[in-house]
Amino acid sequence: MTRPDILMPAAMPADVIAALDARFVLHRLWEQEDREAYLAAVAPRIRGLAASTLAGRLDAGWFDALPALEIVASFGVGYDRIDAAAAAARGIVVTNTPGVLDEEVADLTLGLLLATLRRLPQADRYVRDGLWPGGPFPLSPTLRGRRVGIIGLGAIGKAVARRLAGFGVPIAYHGRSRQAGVAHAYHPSAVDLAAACDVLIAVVPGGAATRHLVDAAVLAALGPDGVFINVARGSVVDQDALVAALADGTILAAGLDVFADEPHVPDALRAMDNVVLLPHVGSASHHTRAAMGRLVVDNLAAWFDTGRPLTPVAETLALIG
Ligand code: 8YV
Repeated sequence: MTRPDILMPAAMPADVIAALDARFVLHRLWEQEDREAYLAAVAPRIRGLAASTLAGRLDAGWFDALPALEIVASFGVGYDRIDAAAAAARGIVVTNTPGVLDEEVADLTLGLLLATLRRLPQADRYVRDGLWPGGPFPLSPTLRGRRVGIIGLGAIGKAVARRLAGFGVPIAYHGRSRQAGVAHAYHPSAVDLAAACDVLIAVVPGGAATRHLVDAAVLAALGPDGVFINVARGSVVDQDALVAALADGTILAAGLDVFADEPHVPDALRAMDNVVLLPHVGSASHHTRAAMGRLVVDNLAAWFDTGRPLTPVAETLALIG
């Protein structure tokens, strides 16, 4: 049996490459000197795409350039950079990696929340800079007595809420609709949730539906003691409004794992002392990235073996028989 041709536009972890090499004819686009010429030569044979976020936006342009494409296996749970509707319209299945990173991202979220409130990176710098002998590190804000609002109570949001329950803080949430069987208070808008909370955590999928969901009005409602944590997508918050709110005391502090134009972070944010900035590492442990990689490979294998990928995204579910 001929092995299906898979295109990898940008590098993925070595174990994913090795596993795909073993089963498929893998085309490493990022290694080619003349990518355009290479793509033109192999395009008619490509039946699958293995894509990390580094591949950039995957839309109709890509799909039309790959006439034999059957499946896009994406490395990550969020697939806002993939035009899944355009894929579905062409009969192309899209898969993502749900389930295997929820607990990891939730762990990171709590770590980022505590680091932001208790100013852990600033305290670490204090020790490194030799400032401790000159006097104790200034007292920090706290999680004690705070009410936490979660925007997006999906699998990761629920894993965050489970952890927060152990911290003894009241939890509320906002999402498209109230969820049956969830005891946390529901707020029909992000502004309402922000007004009722002192910490706002964004864990909602990116994309057009949630673009700038956290805007100047939401930040104003969060208030001068408010803390904003974003582990979702940079697009979920109006980044200019956030910078302004942090600069003029509209909110107290922010912990950010995601940005509007990654890997670029505005100088204004980098210069601030009331923010903790992470380079999009929510799922970035050896353990979890390996699990995500296995799911990418397993999705491609399942598609070509059985026509039933393991974790197709909602937009392309109807394509699976
Ligand atoms: C990225 C993520 O996919 O899963 C997601 O939605 O944001 C991350 O896990 C990661 O940057 C892999 O490229």
